[in-house]
Amino acid sequence: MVVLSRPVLDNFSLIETSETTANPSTVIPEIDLLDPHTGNLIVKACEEYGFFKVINHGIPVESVTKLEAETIKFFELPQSEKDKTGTSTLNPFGYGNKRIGPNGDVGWIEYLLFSTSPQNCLSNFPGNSEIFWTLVNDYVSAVRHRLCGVSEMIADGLKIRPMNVLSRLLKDQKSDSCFRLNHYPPCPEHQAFSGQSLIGFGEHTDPQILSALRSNNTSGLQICLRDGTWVSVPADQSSLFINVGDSLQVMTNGRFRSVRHRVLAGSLKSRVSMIYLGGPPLTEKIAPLPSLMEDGEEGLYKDLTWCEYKKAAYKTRLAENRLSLFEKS
Ligand code: GA4
Repeated sequence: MVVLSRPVLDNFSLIETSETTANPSTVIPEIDLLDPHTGNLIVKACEEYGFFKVINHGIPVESVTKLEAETIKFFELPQSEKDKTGTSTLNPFGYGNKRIGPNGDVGWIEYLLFSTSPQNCLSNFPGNSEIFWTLVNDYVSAVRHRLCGVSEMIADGLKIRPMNVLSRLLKDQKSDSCFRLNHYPPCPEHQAFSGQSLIGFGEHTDPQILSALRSNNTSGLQICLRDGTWVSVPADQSSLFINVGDSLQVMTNGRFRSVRHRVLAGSLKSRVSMIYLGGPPLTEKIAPLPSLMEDGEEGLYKDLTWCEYKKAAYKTRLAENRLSLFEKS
């Protein structure tokens, strides 16, 4: 008898997904950025899902396709070349392969993580760095601009002033934002042997204010609904997907939902995504926006600065509920 051995996918989480996956017809809210009166719809989406899809975002297709092509070129470099910009326990920025964060999380992924602060720039960037840098910077500027626009629509929808109450944090020269390019390689071995799902990026919430994701046409992203079921987000390379992060949940005193999300890998096609994670300056206090608080309303979380929250986040495992560490008892 021939016994086929199972391919080694050591250390990779395989999960049963069928029981927890919601009806695929669950509708992801869609926002048309050409419609100037969408503030209320965005607010509703942030309250209910912490997540929405943006169409007509206006980021030039050329900027996206060129960056995607250069990203693919980077991930095609020999492993030894990519490892030269590797992350370390002390420095999360650079190239990472299978390890996510400093606390033992793994996924079927390789990535490049950039800080948008000049002092954290990658110094030994391989490949055709000049071109790559320009494309990254152009894309980051464009996506930051859209996210600022969305933040102003949120302020409008919440009827709070000034309109730039959130966008000023993302625009600030000292804004502590980051950008990641993720590559989820195909995994044919997994396809052949398993009825389960292979985790590309494990479930988590983003610590920042708002994140904007764009991917190629390979699916994999899932979001968790309020009732705990997971919904697959159909891939759409021409749209942006925006999610609320922990900081915005705090700033809205729990009104907005920092959405738990994950990426399932193991498909026959590569998934390539680019995510801009908009954070405030390190010294900024993360606290409920005063104009949102009703008379006598108590803050749900202890006082914290973004620097303190980020430090605490880096001590946690990916799936942990980080905000619960700061809940007032
Ligand atoms: C999740 C959101 C962003 O991708 C990220 C991630 C960061 C990392 O990959 O280094 C973290 C994760 C993220 C939250 C908890 C800590 C930090 C890995 C991890 C286990 C870049 C971020 O800012 O927080």
